[in-house]
Amino acid sequence: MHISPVLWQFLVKWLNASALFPREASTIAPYTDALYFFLLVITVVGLILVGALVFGFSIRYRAERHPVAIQVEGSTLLEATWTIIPLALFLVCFVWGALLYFRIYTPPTNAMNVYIVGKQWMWKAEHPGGQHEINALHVPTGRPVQLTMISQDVFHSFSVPDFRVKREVIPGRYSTVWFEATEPGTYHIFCTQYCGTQHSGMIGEVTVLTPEDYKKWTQESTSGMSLAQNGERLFASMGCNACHSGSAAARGPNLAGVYGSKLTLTNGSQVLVNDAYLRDAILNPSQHITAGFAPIMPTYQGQVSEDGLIDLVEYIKTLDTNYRVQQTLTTSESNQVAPKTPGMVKP
Ligand code: HEC
Ligand SMILES: [Cu+2]
Repeated sequence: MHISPVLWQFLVKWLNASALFPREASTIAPYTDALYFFLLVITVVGLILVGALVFGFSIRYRAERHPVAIQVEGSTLLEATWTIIPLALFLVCFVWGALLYFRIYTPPTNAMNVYIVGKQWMWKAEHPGGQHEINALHVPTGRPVQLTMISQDVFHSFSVPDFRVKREVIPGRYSTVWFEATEPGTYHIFCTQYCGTQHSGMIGEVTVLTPEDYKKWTQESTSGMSLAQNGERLFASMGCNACHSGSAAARGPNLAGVYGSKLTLTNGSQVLVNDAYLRDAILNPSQHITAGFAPIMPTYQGQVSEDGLIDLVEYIKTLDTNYRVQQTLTTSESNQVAPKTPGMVKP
């Protein structure tokens, strides 16, 4: 369902130019707008219809012409009409909305991942290649980007109106959102969940670059260490490798290839190992014991920051062979030059 009649384009252009409406700068934006305008149109038509009837009838049946009220018996045809037409309209809204919902919630498999950590009152972005940004996010055009987000304190909400993107950022749990930017430029980031005194200052900017410029940016802004490399160091310094050495005699399971796999727990249930599961396995190991192992892993609650957890998660992800190949490519690529650019923070 691609909507591009001339009139539609004109309307959107005019709305954007008039600053009444955000730009359409992601692949999903025209689709959400189409539904939005559809709802707007049927609502306005309904309003005019009902308004006109109220107005017309109050003149036609005014008291001086009809001093005595007359009881009107029902009309099946009329009632069926005003039941079936709205029902059909609502069903269209429902099916259309549900299709769009699934599209918005399901990231394409080739999406690149960026981590976002929200805290009072700023946004941190962490790229797998080791680029760290504050209140800024660089992404390329033409490539779906998935954000894996978490809050370090209270509820926040990450919103980029020009992309029609908005998702809660919650303490203690990863939430995700994805978009594919279509036009190079800069776009506002807002926090759309009231989160304290300086909530209104919790803003930032997405910079969308062409793929070539983005490549240049990743090379120029790397901190020298990818997230996975930081994670590898943490993994050693926190003593994880004492149990997860990968050898058969180790007390903990081999973590290579665990990401994306299905684990069977001691209670018989099966879980899919994704980012959220890895994070939880480190913080609450006693909640889900992998079958065949003793519940000896200590909890790391309070001992590692969200950034540290992201590094560990990213490291464990790279232990999957296929993923590692892909990662090493991007890391070695981004390790070549390392001058600091403004807005960069040390990890
Ligand atoms: C004392 C030994 C020990 C230490 C230290 C330890 N683990 Fe574990 N870990 C285990 C055992 C045993 C299991 C399997 C039972 C369970 O699920 O708790 C496990 C399970 C896991 C799992 C779930 C995946 C799976 O295959 O079961 C992850 C992820 C994990 N550990 C990561 C870590 C990280 C990261 C650290 C360091 C911050 C760490 N572990 C430190 C023993 C340990
Ligand atoms: Cu906030």
